Amino acid sequence: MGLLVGIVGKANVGKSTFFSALTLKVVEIAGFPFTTIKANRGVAYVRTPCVCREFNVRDNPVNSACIDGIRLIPVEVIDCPGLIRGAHMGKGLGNQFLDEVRRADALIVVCDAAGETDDNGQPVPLGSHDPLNDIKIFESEFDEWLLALIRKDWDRIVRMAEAAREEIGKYLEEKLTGLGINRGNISEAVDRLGLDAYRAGRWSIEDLKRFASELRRISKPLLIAANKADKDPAERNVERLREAGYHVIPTCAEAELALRRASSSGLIRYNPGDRDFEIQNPSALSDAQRRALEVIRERVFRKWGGTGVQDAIDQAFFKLLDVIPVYPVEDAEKLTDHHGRVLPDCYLIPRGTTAKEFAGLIHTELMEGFIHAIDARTGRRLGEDYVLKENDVIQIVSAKAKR
Ligand SMILES: Nc1nc2c(ncn2[C@@H]2O[C@H](COP(=O)(O)OP(=O)(O)OP(=O)(O)O)[C@@H](O)[C@H]2O)c(=O)[nH]1
Ligand SMILES: [Mg+2]
Repeated sequence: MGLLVGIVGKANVGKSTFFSALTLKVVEIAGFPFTTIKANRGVAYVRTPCVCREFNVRDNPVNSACIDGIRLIPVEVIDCPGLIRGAHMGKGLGNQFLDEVRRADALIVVCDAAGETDDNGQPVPLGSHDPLNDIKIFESEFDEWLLALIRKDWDRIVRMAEAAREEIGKYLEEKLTGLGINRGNISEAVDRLGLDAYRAGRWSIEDLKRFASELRRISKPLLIAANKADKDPAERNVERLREAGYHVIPTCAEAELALRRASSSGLIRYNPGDRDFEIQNPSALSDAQRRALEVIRERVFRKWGGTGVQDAIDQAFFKLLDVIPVYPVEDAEKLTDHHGRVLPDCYLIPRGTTAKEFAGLIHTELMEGFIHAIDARTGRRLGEDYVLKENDVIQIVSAKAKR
């Protein structure tokens, strides 16, 4: 639980704009590099169709919200300082960036798909810079940093593992836990590369480099927000990024921020992720505002079908982190908690979670006294090893149920 998504990338590409659009937090945004010096943390919402429609009930959400049949589940995001080439050696804001990103479980790498900022985030003519390059730099800086961390003390760790005839992961794990990397991740990287975990002393420096890179891919899955999609060069760049094999979402953070602000002040009707917006109160709009909204409709909605910002956060959770929404209730027939609230909570849990593990996520005692679970759709009893499915509505029956 408590998964965290990092908004990262080169300096001056729109990360803070993106973050602000997601969280409606006011942060510093400016057209020059290193505007953000300290990371910003905030709460965003992931969207999923709520089960209230299927059950045909009016719900009373507690840990989340439900708007027009869409469940909005709070998640944490962090807006990181910009990263440029040489960061792992301290260039720009250097390791500060890398320190911030440690705890992230997945990354949204924002890039300037308009190609109007250079390697260092300085403005250059539209379309003159290749954003694919920025993604490569980002990955290689991260890998170099991770490699340096792994190599520190490497010889000693290898000696210990080899002397004990143990896998390298057993001794390397401790060093990497702060980065959200566990022994399972290490084994997976070793296996994927066909290395010998018992003979890490024989790994070449090239092996180590590939290992660091593989570990990064496993522990920090990423997608690309091809930002500034309102500008012309974006179309070609989105295509190129996709051809390079990346999971790419064209975004216009600036438009999303403007729409969410306009919506919260009642000027327009717009829910994040919607495919269009509606002007509520035409007379309250200035000419400039009306024109700005027309430009957004033309350049963003007609062209891309939306701003992409909400899609990016949704996909970070549902695709990269592969979580599923599950609704715990205390009464499977009435779909309520003990206050009589209908479908109060929605949890995002890793696919593969069992009924008993789920009980543990809600409350330790619920897990300790676990007797069985009940599927609210069928009324059937489920054992502790039952693997939860998307949109399950589940009652946990426990000897230690806490009220
Ligand atoms: N055209 C256009 N401009 C954008 C978009 N998103 C952000 N910008 C502009 O890009 C510039 C940089 O935005 P920031 O959000 O401060 O960028 P950042 O990546 O956080 O920058 P650093 O914190 O300095 O690394 C600002 O002038 C924004 O208004 C967008 O979708 N389209
Ligand atoms: Mg910023």
